[in-house]
Amino acid sequence: MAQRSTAEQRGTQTPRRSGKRFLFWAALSGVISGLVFLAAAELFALIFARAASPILAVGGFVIDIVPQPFKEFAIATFGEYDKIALLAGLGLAVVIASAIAGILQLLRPPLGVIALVVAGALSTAAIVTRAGVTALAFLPPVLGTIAGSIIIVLLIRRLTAWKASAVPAAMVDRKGVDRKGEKTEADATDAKPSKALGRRQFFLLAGIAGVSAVIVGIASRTVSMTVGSVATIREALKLPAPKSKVTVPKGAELDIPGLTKLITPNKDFYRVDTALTVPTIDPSTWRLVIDGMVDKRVELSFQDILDMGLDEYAITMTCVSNEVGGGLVGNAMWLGVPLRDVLKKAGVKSGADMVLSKSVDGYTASTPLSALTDDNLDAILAVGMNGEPLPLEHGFPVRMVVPGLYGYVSATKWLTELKITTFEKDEAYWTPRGYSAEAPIKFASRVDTPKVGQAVDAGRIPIAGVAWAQTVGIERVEVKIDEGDWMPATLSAPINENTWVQWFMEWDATPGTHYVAVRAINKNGDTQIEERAPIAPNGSSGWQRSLVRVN
Ligand SMILES: Nc1nc2c(c(=O)[nH]1)N[C@H]1C(S)=C(S)[C@@H](COP(=O)(O)O)O[C@H]1N2
Ligand SMILES: [Mo]
Repeated sequence: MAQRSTAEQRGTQTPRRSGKRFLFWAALSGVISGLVFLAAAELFALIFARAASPILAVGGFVIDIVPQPFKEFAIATFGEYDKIALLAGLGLAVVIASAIAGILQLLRPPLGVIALVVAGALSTAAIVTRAGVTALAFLPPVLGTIAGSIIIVLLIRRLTAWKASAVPAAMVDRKGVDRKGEKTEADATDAKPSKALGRRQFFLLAGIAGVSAVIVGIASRTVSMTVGSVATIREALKLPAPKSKVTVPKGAELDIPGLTKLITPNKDFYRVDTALTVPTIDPSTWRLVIDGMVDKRVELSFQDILDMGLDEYAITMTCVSNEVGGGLVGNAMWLGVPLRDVLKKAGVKSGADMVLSKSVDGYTASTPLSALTDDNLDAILAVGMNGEPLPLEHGFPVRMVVPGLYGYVSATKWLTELKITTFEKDEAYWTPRGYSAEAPIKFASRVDTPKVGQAVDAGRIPIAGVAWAQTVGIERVEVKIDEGDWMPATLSAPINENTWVQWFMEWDATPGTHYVAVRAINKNGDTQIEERAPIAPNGSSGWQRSLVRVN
């Protein structure tokens, strides 16, 4: 019994299994061709146009088109790793698609090549429509497509030859006759190819193509990211000393374990942007264009900005995506120049009410003109952050910082253009994506210690945190334990009304679980909004109320 079924398996299953085996090698051929495509594109991108990497351009395109709820889901699920997750997802898509292309090329040539050319055309479109690309940016994806197409044709041709030689000679002959005497691929290569030779030729090419694609791809990407690197230029850059420095009053910083630092170190400063890779801009070639509704179009160099003389500004930045109690808020000492002085160089025409700031990577923000021209508001072009040039991921070499407005409508990083315009005529990146065109920061307070979800020991402990009401200032912070009365907390000495203040209250914590709630009152006498609001369309609201376990 057992022997007969083995014989049956041999007789019927071997041809089918070998057919499946060739499908697998065809899929692998497709994947190798995909890798050759990407690697060649990376290599030519290094030579012709750094910004023309297909995988990054397509990634950037995906970031721009995915619906907002999906973006929020991605950030909630992957957090800081959202971009790595996107790249991993794209990589998987490339592997699957190119495997299918390989199988198509084996079964229905030239469908595999056509699939590759379509993918190449799509990535070329994604690249040339990116902001800030050069005229030669189409070359890397086009040359990559050609390289990938050649490899897929060669690999599948060899695979076909191997397959033909693996099939009984009688079948090949009959097929040849059926096709009106036309010769099969196998016949063309070798009248009687040996199975081993066909296989060896296939694996030789597959191995060489696969290994060189991986080496060339990784090497090109690494060189692109490091050689002549803007990071090195930034390291060597020394900003001139500021004309004026911020005076930090005594008692501005409380010494309480677990409380947020008054000045957020650069490495801890939150980062939010749509840039898949951090733009790298050489300050010596950087230009800021001021155009639109202006008396004259002005172009400023980095040196022009420095020559205006730098001042130091303490400003707390806040992201519209900051949830109640969240960490998307930071306070830094910025070095920069007033935006009103920059705009004066171009002369703003009457009728304008908005400045559309643009980044090299195509990001835009819409800021009310009045927020930038008001003499009493310190809206700046920043070049320095906490005593050093702006970190690359925080907008090097020049960004905007505007007190009182959420980052997405004001804090454009990697700035290249200020277009003076109107809210009616222009809209910014986030406006068609479910966020308000104008968005002042909702003032708020946050508990830093005791930490949410972390038990504390009974006894006298501080409850402490920060509160911000940029441009207005914090008057009072109040804390409520369980169903008790609101009690005033002690505030640190504020640096100015554009920065957050620290606050604390001593608490006799008794064993059990307690609710700790906090709210702020600003210098206009308004109380922080109690009603909860989601981050879209213009920022969260609500009092933070956290459950604290006391042992
Ligand atoms: N070029 C560019 N600038 C940008 C953004 C962006 O996506 N691209 N995001 C904005 C948002 S939403 C915020 S909150 C701040 C964050 O600045 P940071 O990353 O330096 O903290 O930058 C703003 N500037
Ligand atoms: Mo933001």
